[in-house]
Amino acid sequence: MVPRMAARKIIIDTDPGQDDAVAILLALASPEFDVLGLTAVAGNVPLPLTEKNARIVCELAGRPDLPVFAGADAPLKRTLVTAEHVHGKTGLDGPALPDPAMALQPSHAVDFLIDTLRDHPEGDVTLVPIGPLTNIAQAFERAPDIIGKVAEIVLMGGAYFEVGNITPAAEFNIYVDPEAAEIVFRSGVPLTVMPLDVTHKALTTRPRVDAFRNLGNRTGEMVAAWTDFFERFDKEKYGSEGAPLHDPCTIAHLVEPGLFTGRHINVEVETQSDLTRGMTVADWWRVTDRAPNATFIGDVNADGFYALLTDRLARLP
Ligand SMILES: [Ca+2]
Repeated sequence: MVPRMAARKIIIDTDPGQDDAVAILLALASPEFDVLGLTAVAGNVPLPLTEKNARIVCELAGRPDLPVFAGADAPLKRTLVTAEHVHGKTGLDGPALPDPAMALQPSHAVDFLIDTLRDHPEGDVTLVPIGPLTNIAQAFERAPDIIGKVAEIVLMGGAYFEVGNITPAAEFNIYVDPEAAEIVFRSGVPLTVMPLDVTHKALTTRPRVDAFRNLGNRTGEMVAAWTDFFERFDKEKYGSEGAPLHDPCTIAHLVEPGLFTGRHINVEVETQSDLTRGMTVADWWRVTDRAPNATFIGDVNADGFYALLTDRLARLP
């Protein structure tokens, strides 16, 4: 018998958000991962809601044992910008879910990130940030010794050909805390970036949402309902067939990298300009000699992505 490969240890840094919720569910449903914990950050909605939503999602997945930590309640240098216009007042609008019974961990998310990376061998722990990068940047600033220990970072954020979704120039996660993003993009950690360029190709369609709804479990019903909720916003805005499921692209890439294609290029974050704050300036055409620092994903096999998602969500309660 071929021995099973050891599960990959990951920490998901998150601001749920319906698409964050789907990413967390996908990770918890996938035997490829040992999820060490969830670290919540302010983003789509303020921190008291994101940490609560993270716990709601753990309970939905039947994982009240998973440690959830609250982290930064504001960006490094900016006033928090939120996105209730997309996700609703709670961040997880859709069918009502019960308040979580599981407790929030007493320690701070940044301490958890630092301690966990210090406690594990180099290259053992992968970070999956799917919100503003404040917690990760704070951990790197406070404990530079952990930077070299991170196996890799697979994040959702940025945009190049699709430009912006919160301003004409910037994607939400990077816009909210561009200084934090700059720290992460310059950290030297192997970086895979899921920008809007790829997530806008991972659109929900009626048959794809019906497939979630027809799974016959509670998770499938919830994912279908959440998708219906935020779809109305994206359909109006983009005139597209459905809505992008941004954050689950990170987890799907870790499970099945062959679903995605991109380029290893230089990506810099704009922090100075008011007009283009948080823009990810991606050297897609390699017109500079700036050193590559990120694998910037541009395309996805959307049918394969939704097949993976549907197959895995079927394994949850
Ligand atoms: Ca998110």
